[in-house]
This record gives sequence, C-alpha cells and structure tokens, in this order.
Amino acid sequence: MKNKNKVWWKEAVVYQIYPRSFKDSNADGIGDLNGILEKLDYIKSLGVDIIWLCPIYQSPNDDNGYDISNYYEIMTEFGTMLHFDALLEGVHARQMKLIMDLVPNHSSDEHHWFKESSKSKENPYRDYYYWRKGKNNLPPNNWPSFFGGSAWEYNAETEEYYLHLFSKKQPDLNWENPELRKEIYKIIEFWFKKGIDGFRMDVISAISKDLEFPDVDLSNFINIINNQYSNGPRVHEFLKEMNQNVLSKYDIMTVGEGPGINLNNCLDYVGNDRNELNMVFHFDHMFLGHGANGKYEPTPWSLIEFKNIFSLWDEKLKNKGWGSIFLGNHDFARIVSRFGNDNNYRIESSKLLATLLLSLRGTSFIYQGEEIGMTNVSFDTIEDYRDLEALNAWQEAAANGKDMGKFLNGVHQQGRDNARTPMQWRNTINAGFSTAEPWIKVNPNYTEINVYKQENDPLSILNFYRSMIKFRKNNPTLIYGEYKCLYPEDLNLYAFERWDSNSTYLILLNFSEANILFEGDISSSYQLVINNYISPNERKALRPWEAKLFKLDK
Ligand code: TEU
Ligand code: CA
Repeated sequence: MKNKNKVWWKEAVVYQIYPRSFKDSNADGIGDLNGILEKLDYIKSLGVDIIWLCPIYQSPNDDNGYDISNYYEIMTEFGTMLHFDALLEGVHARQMKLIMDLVPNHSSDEHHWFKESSKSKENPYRDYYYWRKGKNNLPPNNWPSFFGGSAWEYNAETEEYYLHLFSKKQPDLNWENPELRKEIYKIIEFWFKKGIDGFRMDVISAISKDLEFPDVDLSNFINIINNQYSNGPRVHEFLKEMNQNVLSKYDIMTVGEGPGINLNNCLDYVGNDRNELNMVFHFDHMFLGHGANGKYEPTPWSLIEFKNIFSLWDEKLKNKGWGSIFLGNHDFARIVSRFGNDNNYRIESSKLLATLLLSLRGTSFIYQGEEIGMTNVSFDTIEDYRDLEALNAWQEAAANGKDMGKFLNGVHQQGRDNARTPMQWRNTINAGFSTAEPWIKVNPNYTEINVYKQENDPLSILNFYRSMIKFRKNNPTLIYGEYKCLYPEDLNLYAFERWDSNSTYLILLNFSEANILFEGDISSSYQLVINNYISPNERKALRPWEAKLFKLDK
C-alpha cells in the first residue's frame, strides 16, 4: 500500500519561470507564453516535474504582473487564453505539471473592483479594500510600504486613504469581506477547472490585518513585517475556509509565500493536521545580511548562520509538515553571486549549490538561469534598472543625501533585477532571448554563459543539474530521509548526512576558496557518487568550492 505521507508534490523538482524574461517569440522584447511553449522540451530535459509561472494575468505591470487588473485574462504582452491552453496542454503532454501564481493580497488599482471602490463610500465594492480616514491631514497610521513611502494613499474624491502594503498601484484586498473571499475562491476554481495543478500564493501571510492599525516602530522593516504585516488575527481562519471551499476538492499543490512566516508559526500554515497549505517559502536564509538599513546596505553573515537555518527548519517540519528548498527566485540576487563565488569558482560553486538544493529534505525549487550559473549584473547607471523597488529606494536614498555610489553597489549586490535579466540561450544578439531590444538589458556575460554552450559539454553546470536531479529522483532517501548537520560550527564546510533504513548519504560542501579537510570518518564502504571536480583527490580533502556526495548502501 502506498504510504499516505508520500505524495507527488513532495517528490517534485519545480522550475520557476519569470515569463517576461524567459523567451520572446514575437520580437517585441518581452518574453511570452509561446516562448515558454517553444522551450518545453528544454525544461523537460532538465528532469523537472513542475513548472511554476510567475503571474501571467492582465496587468498594467507596475510590479511586473503582481498587480492584477483581471484574474481571468492573460496579459496582452504574454498572449491570449488560447496560448495558455496550448501551453498547459504541452506541459501535461510531457508529463509535467503547471502551477500558477495567485496574488490574493492585493489587486491592481486598475482592477474594476478598485475603480468602483474608489468612486464613493456607498459603492458596493467599497468594502473590497481598506479605506480609512486620515489623522490631522496625515495617513491613518505610520505604516511604511514595502516599496517606500507610506502604505496609505489619499483619494480626494472620497476623502479617505486606502491601504497598500506594496506600491500604490497595488491596493490591499479586504479579506474581512466574505464577498471578496468568494471572488478569490471563484478565481481559484476557474483555474483548477482549466486543469492547472496548483498555486504559489503571493504574500499569503499578510491577508489578515490588525484592524486597529496601530503605529509601528520604524527602526527595522523586517520587524514590522514579522510583528505587524504578517500572521494577522484571521489568517488561519481564512486559509482553512479557502482549503475547505476549493483546495481540498482537487489533487493540487499549494506553496504559500510569506515574509513573516517563521519557525514559531510555520506549522500553523503547513502542519499535517491543519488543512491549510502544503508548504511555505520562508525567508530566513534570504534575509541574511539585510540589516537595520535594509537590503541595499547589506551586513556580514556567516556560513554558521546559513547552515543553522536549514537545520532548524528541517527539525521543525520533520514528521509534522513539509518544507520547500530554494536559494533564489525573481526577488533576490542570483544564487551563485549571493551564496557562491561568481568570480573564480562560478562553475564549481554553482554545482555545489545545486548539490545542496537537491540533497536537502523538502520540495526543490530551481529558478530559471540557475541551471546554467547565471550571475548578478552590474549596470552602470540606475537608468538601466526596471524594478520599482530599486527605483523607489534609489529616490528615497538620494533625497536622504546617501552616498549614491555605495547605493548603486547595493543594487548590484541585492537588487531584484539581478534575477530578471533575460534568460541566456545563446551567444547571439540579445542572448537569443529576443531579436528586438529586450525590456531590460541582457547580462553582457551571455557570450560566455548560455544554454547552447553548455548543452553539449558533459561537464557543464547544466548537465550537472540534469544528473543531480536524476540522482535525487532515483535516491528517495534524499527526499524523505532524516537530516543531520555535522560540525555546525565550521565556518567553511557544510557537512550533513541524510539516511533511512536503506542507505546513508554524506554530503560535504566546501563554501570557501581554501583547501580544507573533513575531520570525520568516511569508512571505505562509502562510495563517492557525486563530485563537482573531475580529477580524484584524497577522500576527506576538499578543494575550493568542492562538493562531494558519498553513498552507503546498508
Ligand atoms: O514578494 C513579497 C515580498 O515580501 C517581497 O517584497 C520581498 O520581500 C522583496 O521582493 C525582497 O526584496 C512577492 C513577490 O514575489 C514580489 O515579486 C512582489 O513584488 C510582491 O510579492 C508584491 O506582490
Ligand atoms: Ca513577446
């Protein structure tokens, strides 16, 4: 009999696509659905099971699709519903699944609900959003938006402010209103009926607000997210209702995204007995180095902290829920630039990160371009950046008299556009992404780093990902087995074991440029099965950014 704890979405490797930057099929410089369709065989060749598409709905693109003006239509630049249907069919024909992005915390201000809502206090849609009176000609409270400035915007017509935790073109939807909740469930049902296989849910941790709207201590934004914007009083009631009304009726998967989801509250979202979500993305490792001055003024952190985060999460979720493993996405720096070494050891460290990603417990998520070791980009001027988060932060920093050279450096390190430059397909114009000028510049290193070049090189990062994904699927101990970190206090080495009653795996990852030695025992019955260097060396020795995976069959 099949163990009920073993399900497809736990065993899956997910490939995340940012459609705007993946492949342009009609020469307008913007990636689109047909472009993804063209590349399905490539995606299938990686060995992944699920494709996650970032938002593709109708949107004025203030935040690249995370501001939705119609949840039932496809964004004009990306194609039509016919293109979508063809894509879904193409994915299923290749025995893969497709999950979409649900953005239920806010809509676009160009959504008809909001247009109606802002007309008058009596409008039937008024209560779909949070409208409040100001205080002495100031916003209702001091809440800051994720993208700079106040989280409240004044509407002169009705003389009230509306809440927007993100940009002012992303008004927060009022989940207190049962009619609004029904609309969201209707949207979910619409896409499930089309046959999609699940949702990644955007900032799901923020859908319930503290209706007192108290002022906050402005000194640390991450604390504001943790203590105020996330995990509101009714969030679990809403998720349970959503689960009961729609999710539970389909064989689908859900992954909730959420700053503010932490070790103390994660089981409330994903506990086996909770009937809420299958898994969540947390940001503990992604926010490493985001200090009191925010992400663009990063502070130092160590491998010890990094390892500890993975260990604590594994411990917390084991037997009680399920986790997600990711190192990057469309909101963060490129993983090799952030956690590896994109300078002298780009190939080695990309493979090392792939080894980590695919040998931890939890569903693995790969972000487009990671599989070829795409890196951060350093545009010379802020004019080349597109992300409203960076552009707003830039203006704020300039107004506050900050050192703008230093700030640009912060954008080079941490900006979201690092992950949004076009996918590098070939060493031809615009990296083979488009024949027209792309909406955002390509990373000039596409001449060296591209899919075409790596396709036929057996030692490429791309082919390493392929074999590592295959290895994980053939060795389910890596999916379900126990986890233990060895030498957690070592500053350079991430060593851990995975095991079950059949096999044990020892994974050694040298996160440094130094030559180091593993201090533990590796008995001769352990076989070296994965290595990111070709030439052999002493079993316990690790060269710069070397990754070794040993297997012991019992
Ligand atoms: O991100 C939510 C979120 O918390 C981000 O603002 C994150 O903290 C930030 O990007 C780190 O720099 C989701 C989406 O992934 C993001 O692309 C959207 O901009 C945001 O929601 C609003 O929908
Ligand atoms: Ca296009």
